[in-house]
Amino acid sequence: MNEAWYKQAIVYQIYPRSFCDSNGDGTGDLRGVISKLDYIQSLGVDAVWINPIYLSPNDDGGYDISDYYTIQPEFGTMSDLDELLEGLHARGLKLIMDLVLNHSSDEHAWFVESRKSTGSPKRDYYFWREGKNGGPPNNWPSFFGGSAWEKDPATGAYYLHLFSRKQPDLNWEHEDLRKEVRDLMEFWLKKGVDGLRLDVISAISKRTDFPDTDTTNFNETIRRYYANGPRLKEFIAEMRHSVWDRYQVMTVGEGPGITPDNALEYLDEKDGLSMIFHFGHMFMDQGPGGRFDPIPWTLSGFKQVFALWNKTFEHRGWGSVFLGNHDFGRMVSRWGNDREHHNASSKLLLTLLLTQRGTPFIYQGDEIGMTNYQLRAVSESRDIETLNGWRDAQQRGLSEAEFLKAANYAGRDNARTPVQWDDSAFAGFSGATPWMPVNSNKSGINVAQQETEQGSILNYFRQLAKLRKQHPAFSFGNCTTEDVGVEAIFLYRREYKGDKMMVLLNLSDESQIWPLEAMDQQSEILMSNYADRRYAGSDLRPWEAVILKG
Ligand code: TEU
Ligand code: CA
Repeated sequence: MNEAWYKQAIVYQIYPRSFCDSNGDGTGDLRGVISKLDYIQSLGVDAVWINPIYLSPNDDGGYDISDYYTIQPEFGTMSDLDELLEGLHARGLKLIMDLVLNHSSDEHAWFVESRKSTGSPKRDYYFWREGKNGGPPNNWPSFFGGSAWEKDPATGAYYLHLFSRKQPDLNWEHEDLRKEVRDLMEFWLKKGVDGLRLDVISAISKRTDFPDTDTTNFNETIRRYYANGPRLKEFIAEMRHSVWDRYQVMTVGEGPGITPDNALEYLDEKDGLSMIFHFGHMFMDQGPGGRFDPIPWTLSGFKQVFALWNKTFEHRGWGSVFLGNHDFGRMVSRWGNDREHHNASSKLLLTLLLTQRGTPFIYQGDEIGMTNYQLRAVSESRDIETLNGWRDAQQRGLSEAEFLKAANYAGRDNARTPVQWDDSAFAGFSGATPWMPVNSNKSGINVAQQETEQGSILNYFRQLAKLRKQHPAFSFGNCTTEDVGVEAIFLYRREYKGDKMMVLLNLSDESQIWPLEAMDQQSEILMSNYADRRYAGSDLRPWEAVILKG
């Protein structure tokens, strides 16, 4: 097994806009992150993934880049970035930057030039097609609602944008474009960046004959038309051999449309990515109407996703483990019980995150159990996906209250409220009114209070990170799930070079009978989220997590 650093690492995701504001303008920034480096190190994590910090009109939270070589002024300067990188490395921590290469901003110089005329030298850096029957070239829907095509008045042609109309898709078929991408990548790697998170990398090769999609199931459309195109492996291999290998950089590909059947094609030891984010569990509660059409999910379905991906990566390839990020609801609100069992279920989910097989990515604020924010009106949202979703919901005749119910469960604003550092006016995030409201539960959920609390979620996370480091089985061990016939119980075993561990999770509000009579009562309890758990055998309490030897 290749002992690459990223297979043992715990990654902490920072959404800079909401992490910490150093200059009192209400927006988080790089100097705010620098001011928290000791805190980040105290968590016991090994690397930081920071969401895009490049120049951007901010149509989609910075995922619409207008200059790949410049730091977004509201986040700070290039010397701030250099200082952040230095500060992380001085603490033995690594930096993973986020590159958005499937599309640029429509304010990028490339697109400004491309849209000027059909004869522009940059015309084919993007996908331009003539309309059909007075409408767009085909029926592809955008991730953000409406058509994936926008008619441009300058030439009357349509350009492709899988996401917002201010995020035109880059045409990777174009040699010169691919060269420009390699150059910008090298610029950041020369600075000593340790890893790259590659946004929607699965879509850089798509069906460029642009046939109509023959399904209304959006995830199917992504898988068969937007992602996994005929040259995807070739494009990844080209970046790998011409740039990544010269810097030994870790690459994690965000892969909507990547499935257990095709994942290994993109993770070849020689030509592929280091690992991927898959979405097997993250889309399971999305109905045919997508994010704002939530459907119930089942625990057996949830457990099956982990078992299936562990099977996929049993001998080759590598995956990530995440339960939330800047694109989804807060993990304890989505998978746990953020009311009666907030403490226990937050700790249980962190246990799952750090004991499953794959590189764990913990999202800022989940280490203290931050919960979903409840938008009081759609006008409070700062997310294009929610705002467009409301536009579409109105066309379907939904009331604002009905739409808000879905948005407050699944919308991306939930995870973008300011990190709750203490219980002061703006939770210690800023001295000024933050760009997003602070969650009203800041007085009960904040870092300062949990630092000193023995049984806090924060201190439980630190213990868990330490335990994970003590046992390579959690990093390199195989992972076998055991069905004990009780849906609420998630039981899996890790084993590596004779070091055997068992993890027992009760994902329910009810107590469950200890599932293994044969369990040796003497089994050593390594950790539990119930401080009074001394022996194996007695009932599992609601949301109880137990890690045992053996
Ligand atoms: O998300 C891409 C994506 O496929 C979805 O997982 C994500 O949920 C998105 O919100 C669509 O529902 C990446 C980024 O993580 C996201 O923040 C960006 O909005 C998107 O790409 C476009 O760059
Ligand atoms: Ca600021």
